[in-house]
Amino acid sequence: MPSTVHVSPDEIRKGFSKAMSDMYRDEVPLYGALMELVAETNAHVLDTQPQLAQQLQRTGEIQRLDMERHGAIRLGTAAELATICRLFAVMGMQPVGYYDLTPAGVPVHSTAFRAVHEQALQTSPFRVFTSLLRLELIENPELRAFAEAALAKRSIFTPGALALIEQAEQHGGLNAQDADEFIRQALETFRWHHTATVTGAQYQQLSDQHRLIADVVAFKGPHINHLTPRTLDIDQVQAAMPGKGITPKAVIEGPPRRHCPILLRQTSFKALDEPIAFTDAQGSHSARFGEIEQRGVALTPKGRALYDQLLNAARDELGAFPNEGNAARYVELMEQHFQAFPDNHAQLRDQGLAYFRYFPTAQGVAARGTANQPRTLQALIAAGHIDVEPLVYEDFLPVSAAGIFQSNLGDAAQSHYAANSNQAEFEKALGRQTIDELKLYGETQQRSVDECTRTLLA
Ligand code: OOG
Ligand code: NI
Repeated sequence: MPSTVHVSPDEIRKGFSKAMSDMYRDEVPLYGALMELVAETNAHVLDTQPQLAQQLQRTGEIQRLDMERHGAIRLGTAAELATICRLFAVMGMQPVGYYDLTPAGVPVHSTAFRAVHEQALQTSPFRVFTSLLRLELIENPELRAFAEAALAKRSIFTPGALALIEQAEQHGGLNAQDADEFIRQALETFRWHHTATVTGAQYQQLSDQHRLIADVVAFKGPHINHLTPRTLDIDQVQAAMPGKGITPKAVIEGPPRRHCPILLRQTSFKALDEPIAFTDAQGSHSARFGEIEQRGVALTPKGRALYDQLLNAARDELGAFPNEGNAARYVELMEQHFQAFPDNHAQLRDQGLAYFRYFPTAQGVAARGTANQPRTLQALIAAGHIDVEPLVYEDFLPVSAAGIFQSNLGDAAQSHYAANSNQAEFEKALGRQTIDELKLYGETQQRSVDECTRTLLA
């Protein structure tokens, strides 16, 4: 009799993330090279910065670091988005955040599927940045109709994956054997295809409208277009990339280098040109690239507003999209403007700019119940009874994401769309609401405070 004991969705996600990484490494050897470089750099940073190692030990990030990665896919229809939402739910991943990329000339809006509780994130922090193409932004009605018809014909999930999603929904989970099969079946959706579903001329027409439109419409499925390992020092990796035969994009996206990293910094290398068989001819397509990221502390609404303000000010002063030619100036401007952003944890906390986690110390536990034990959070911290550690940012940044898209779509793709964020339409397609990431950070922070209270004061 098959087992009725369900595997935890977190374990399924962990297995899937590993399977995806293995598949991508086989298909894109440069990803393997990048993973090695990141592992070497991380080991070096941990050796030379014992304080950082201690911080990551305390928050648990050190154990998840080696398996930490995010990927990205681009979907063509509302139905695909709704089903992918159900597929990710089997692995305990929920849609967090809404990102509108149209102001940067990319005709998509997006969310990130990820685990939402700190314990689940600890088992596997795997995330997938998931974009939905906005066909309504194609102006040419014939091309739009052609794209719609091509997408209507495809089915991006295997029958086996669909059956197991339904089974998981009906029974509230999957047993070990079904979970393994689910991972195998689900992986097929993300696989690269060497054949396109359209002719060479049709591909060209789609590509002329926007390279991203061709990337979605001309293929059988939403191939994973990058997988991103997490590094502890992105500048070191960026500098070492050329030595490994990898050419990074001109600027690192996100905040400048700081003593206390905030949010997310990212850099990528250009997409590879890969041979494709169109239905009538041979050609090529570039979509798959590599990326690395460095994560810092999550910001409160107040901190995020300051970040956005300083980023915009630096970009306005640059007066152009950051590129090879103005990269040095951009870095200089970013550093100048971000002087206004406090760069130590105490100030970030005192000014309510960032989220933190609180951990009882051994000293605190020993002092529990004693006559002169401090009774407030502030006093417990001051007395060394509670340690404060930054709460890591688990999400993405729209301006950075646009920069990553752009660097891989080429300059030809810089068309402009009127900014028309449409979260309601996105959520209608998704079949549910996206989760507000700030609420999640607030909850994690509060749980850590509650845990301190329970351990030290209750
Ligand atoms: C997604 C680009 C955004 C990130 O890390 O910000 C992204 C894509 O190219 O499909 O992955
Ligand atoms: Ni990415």
